[in-house]
Amino acid sequence: MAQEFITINRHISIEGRRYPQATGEFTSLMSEIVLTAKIIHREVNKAGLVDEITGFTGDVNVQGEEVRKLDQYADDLFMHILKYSGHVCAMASEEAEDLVRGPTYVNSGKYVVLLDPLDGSSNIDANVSIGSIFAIYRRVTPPGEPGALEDFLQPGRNLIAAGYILYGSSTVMVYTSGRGVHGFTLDPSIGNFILSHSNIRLPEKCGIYSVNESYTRDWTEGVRRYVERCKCLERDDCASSFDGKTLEKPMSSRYIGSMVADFHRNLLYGGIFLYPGTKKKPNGKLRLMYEANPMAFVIEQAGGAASNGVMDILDVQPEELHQRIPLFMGNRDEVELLENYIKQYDLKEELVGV
Ligand code: P6P
Repeated sequence: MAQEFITINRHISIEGRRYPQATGEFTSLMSEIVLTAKIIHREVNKAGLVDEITGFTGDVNVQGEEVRKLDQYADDLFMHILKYSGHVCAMASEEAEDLVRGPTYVNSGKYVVLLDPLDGSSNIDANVSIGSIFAIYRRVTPPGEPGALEDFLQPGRNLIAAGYILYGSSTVMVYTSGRGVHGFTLDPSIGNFILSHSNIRLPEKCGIYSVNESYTRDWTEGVRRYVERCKCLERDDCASSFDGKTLEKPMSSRYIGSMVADFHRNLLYGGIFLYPGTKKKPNGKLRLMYEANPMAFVIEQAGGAASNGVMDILDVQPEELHQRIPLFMGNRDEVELLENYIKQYDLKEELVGV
């Protein structure tokens, strides 16, 4: 039988038909994100060949990071396409300090979108995989008014869809709208994302831990002891305190320094990703609204968990658009074990990042 070419647009449309009240606006909004992904794919895949899109713009973003031309290009493209989609009353991005609104006619837009337009972009010149991350809420302010900050500062539990595009050896788009996690691989010869990973489930076994171990000396004791356990280096007093949850052999250490790539590998193979807070930076580096929340929605829908060390990421009530948060995500039993280590060894100290 000929391959069943289920495009992402058709998949989203079929999912949408499950909701009688669906108007097709969400499907249309997602198709705009798919279009943006295809264009960024094109630019990323020629980055090494065309000078004007690699390198730095000379600007510094709200994060205090030097902005790369491809970062800016991706941000501008998402903003332009979504602004004129008619479905989005406002957007927020890692690259923009404040909300971004479109022409007044889009005040009727039902949704707000948060973006990390090109995460891991410092890896572009080394041809390491990078990714775009998106998160979609229904607005909470009345239609017709301009989108407002309160439309964004909703717990991740309220997300209606989230996902990422990974620009790697192939370009893959992964999304969830609350009914499982589905992956689509771009076939450049036909210009479509084709269903390649239906209903992704995190494997039972957690065989990988992903963390930047150069920060080990700045971690709290609980995080340090958990990572030692991943390497079968735990001290006797550790293992016994957690029902002997010791490992037969060490997990593999895999860390690319590009979160979307690390996340996608762990999602498919089974693993835990850690970006802890430290005593100097208790909230760590990663952002709640457009990095932690969307990835937490995906990993929970795939059967895993995402925590800040004390509670589920998706239950955190956001206070600021660009707030950082410690992030631990992967196999549920590993995340819960890590929370136990933090409870056992860190909560006697000042709470780290929570
Ligand atoms: P570090 C990339 O800059 C990023 O935002 C994530 O994609 C990645 O997981 C993390 O930072 C890497 O940070 O401190 O390990 O270099």
